[in-house]
Amino acid sequence: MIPSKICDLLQIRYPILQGGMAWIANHSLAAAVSNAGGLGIIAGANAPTEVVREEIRKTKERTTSPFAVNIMLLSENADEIAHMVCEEGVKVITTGAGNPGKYMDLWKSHGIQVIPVVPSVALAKRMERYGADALVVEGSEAGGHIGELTTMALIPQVADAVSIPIIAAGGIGDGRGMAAAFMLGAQGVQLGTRFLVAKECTIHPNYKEKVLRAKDIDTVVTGRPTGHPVRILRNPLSRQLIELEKLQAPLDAFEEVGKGALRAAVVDGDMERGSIMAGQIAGLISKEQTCEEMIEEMVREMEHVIQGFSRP
Ligand code: TUI
Repeated sequence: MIPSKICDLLQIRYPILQGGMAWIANHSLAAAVSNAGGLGIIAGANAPTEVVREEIRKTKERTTSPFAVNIMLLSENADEIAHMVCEEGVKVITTGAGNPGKYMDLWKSHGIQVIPVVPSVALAKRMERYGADALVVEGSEAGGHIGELTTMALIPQVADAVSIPIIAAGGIGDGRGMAAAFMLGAQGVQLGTRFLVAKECTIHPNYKEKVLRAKDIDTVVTGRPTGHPVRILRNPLSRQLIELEKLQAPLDAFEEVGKGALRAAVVDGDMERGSIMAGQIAGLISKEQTCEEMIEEMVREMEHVIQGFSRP
């Protein structure tokens, strides 16, 4: 295993984080990833605060290894969740879809390690100044809400701009992607799309099937006019959203179509009206495995490709 500052910082075996995917990343998935030596992450997302509290408690029942909670800053109850995690003794927080600056003092005073997700050098630098312990640096290959820059361009630029360790996300699905991220200056990786098809991931089987069948060109970015671009798999919903964009429809129209759409895909398995968030690497994801199998395979692949570059 190559040494990683992320393993030292988080006290985990492998520098592999599981993305805090809204409606998806629950105690079942997070505990499985943590038990396999990675860092499992529970999604706060738009869930009621008490539901997230319960997910934290269930995770603690299933694993004694470190895990994190992701706080989606666009959510209405982000503030409540930000305080609840302190009461529950959560040790690591990741944030997404915004600037967590106003919570940094609170979390640091509770001894929490904070790892904001950033899509740009400017935000990365600001987060380092605010006292972030590490960063998830996410390229636009990722599923869900994304920034503008690709992982390939973003990681080395952030690596040069900050001194804290960085975790690459977006477009990583196997050991080759992991090795590439390390070459670009990351000390860890975060994966979402691959974990969608983990045996311990409890999303609707239709969602998993759609990811397993996806080809390289099957994702599309929707919702740009709203200021919150979201990468999803092509389906009738994505076509409707693109149509709204062409018509320069008012923002309410996007909201109307998008409301409840992620839940519809994840819980009901509605592949027509549901929002099937997934990254560009979906085309590479071809088999359902346990989290442990995924992580062990990725680490083996990474070691194999890295050894291939050393002199005999
Ligand atoms: O957050 C994500 N991915 C997500 S959140 C989500 S739920 C959602 N659904 C519909 C619309 C919006 C959200 C689904 N997927 N990834 C991390 C991430 N953070 N990507 C981009 C950002 C980001 C963007 C702007 C982080 C900070 C930021 O700062 C802006 C500012 O305020 O400076």
